[in-house]
Amino acid sequence: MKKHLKLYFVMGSVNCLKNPVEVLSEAIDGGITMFQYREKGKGALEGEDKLQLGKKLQSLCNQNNIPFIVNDDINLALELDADGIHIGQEDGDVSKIRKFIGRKILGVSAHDLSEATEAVKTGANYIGVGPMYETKTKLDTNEVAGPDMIRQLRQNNIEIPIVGIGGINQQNLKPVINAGADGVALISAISSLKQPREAASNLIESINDSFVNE
Ligand code: TZP
Ligand code: MG
Repeated sequence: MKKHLKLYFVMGSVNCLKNPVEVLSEAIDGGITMFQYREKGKGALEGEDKLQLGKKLQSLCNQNNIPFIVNDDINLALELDADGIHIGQEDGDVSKIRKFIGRKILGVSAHDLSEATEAVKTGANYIGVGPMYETKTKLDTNEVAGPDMIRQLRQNNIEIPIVGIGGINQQNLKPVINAGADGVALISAISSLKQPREAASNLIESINDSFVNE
């Protein structure tokens, strides 16, 4: 799990500057290690359109051995037979979802020690902790937790794979890794750039450097 979390690219059509299929294809070429289809927000695709885009993105991931995770939508994850699902605190009973999806990867968003402890107990495979920094991409976020939250979780014996999320870019990712994260999850630092391939490739290089120079 940990190695897949290194550079976890999250996006949906509304986050992309150009065609999402092209964006994902370039991001894969650049070196992302996992992908989450998060079709959300104003103007997001629904129903059949959401399904069809999901199929295209999944097929790209499958061809390149990149785990394909679906945000929130359990029915879609099951219909596509995705590799996993990522859910927030407001998305239902984690234990029930675990039973529902069997052995698929289950990611849970956690904002503090009690949510992290609960996620571990209920069978999450990894937790997403954030927001690390200010973000314009998600409007209903909790207060900025910062890399220190990850450090606190590690100090309190939370050993589950952790990915930091929220406002992360090439300039500010090192403190997230140094705090004890296994990787970074991000949207705009890849999806809203003209050159997603270069963005991803610069990001993975900085992440690898951060692990070496911890
Ligand atoms: N969850 C917490 S912050 C966030 C999500 C989905 C948005 C991350 O987007 P960006 O563009 O990487 O700040
Ligand atoms: Mg959610």
